[in-house]
Amino acid sequence: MEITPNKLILQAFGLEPEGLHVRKFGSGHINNTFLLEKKLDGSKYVLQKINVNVFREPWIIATNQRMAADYLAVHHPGYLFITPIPTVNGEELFVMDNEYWRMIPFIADSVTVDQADNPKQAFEAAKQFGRLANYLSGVDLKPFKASIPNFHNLTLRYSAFQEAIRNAKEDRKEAAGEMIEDFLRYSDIAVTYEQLKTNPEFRDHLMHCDTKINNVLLNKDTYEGICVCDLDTLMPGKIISDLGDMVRTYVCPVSEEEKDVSQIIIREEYFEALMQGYLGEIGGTLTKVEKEQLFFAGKFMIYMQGIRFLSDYLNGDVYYPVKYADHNYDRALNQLVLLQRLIEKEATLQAIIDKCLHVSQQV
Ligand code: GN1
Ligand code: MG
Repeated sequence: MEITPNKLILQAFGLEPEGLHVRKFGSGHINNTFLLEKKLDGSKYVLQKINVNVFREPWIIATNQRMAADYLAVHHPGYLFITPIPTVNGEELFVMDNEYWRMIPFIADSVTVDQADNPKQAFEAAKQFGRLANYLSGVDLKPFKASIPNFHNLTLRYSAFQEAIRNAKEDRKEAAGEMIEDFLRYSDIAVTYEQLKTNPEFRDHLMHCDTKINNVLLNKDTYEGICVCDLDTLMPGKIISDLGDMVRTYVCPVSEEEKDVSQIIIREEYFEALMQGYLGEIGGTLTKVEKEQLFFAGKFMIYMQGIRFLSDYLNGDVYYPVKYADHNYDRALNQLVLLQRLIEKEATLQAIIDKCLHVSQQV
């Protein structure tokens, strides 16, 4: 069903539909996003309908963001952190018929890219996520809640994968048989995570948890990073979440949508650029245990995304929107190949990490 913001929604944010151009915006899987442009003066806003099947308690998102914004306003006053434009009643969300809508400002002269096409973009994006984590490193995590419980809990994702295998319809289970075996062979990744997660040196940080490159706004001319966006999953998590999703999505020239797996390669110069960008901001604050897990970060996120896609395929495509029958199968295979390519280069990539860590300790 086509979703469009109706008059009541627009008016809740003080806008009149007659005076606006409205168009669909962005490329996320989860929320519905629109760009609103005032005909009169060209001012722009981003309006989003939050997917309540995924974000069961949208107020958690709003509260987490508000607490982070309050902290940043005190400790890093010049920092650009996107916060919602309140409704005419002063609320961060407009709720109607169990639909949750929010509006955020459109940042002037910004663009997003869906794929890093030079190392500088990877550097700039990683720097923005590193800065966010660094600036928020002193915040008290206790009042923050998970907007999606257990979002990056690989232990539970792995159990969900096993359950999906058990409950799958025969035809899909058979079609995916070989890939299921391949992912099960990498279960040591889930075991390592399980061991790490209770280690006090492997701390919780306030993480963005969706560090794809299109969640960073870049200057439209210089491609320098402006700020991060899409803060729905800002929540306590481990450093491997944010770093790992950057490795997953910046280092390969093609996205998780690519069916031709021969195009899946690891671009070392992008890996280095993102490590430089991220560790340049936050490297100096990490514990020894965290520093030891920087290569693991990529394995962790690629593996988790792979089994999430494969579980969804086995469950009959209930989570990720699909354009054709085997879409989730293809995405999972893409991630499996990416994981294999990454592991093949471990020695080279670890040497890059060591170099970047060394530099980040000196500044
Ligand atoms: C989803 O909506 P989008 O594309 O920003 C997902 C991420 C996955 C990503 C894979 C809430 O993010 O965890 O990494 O798809 N977000 C949620 O493309 O599940
Ligand atoms: Mg997004």
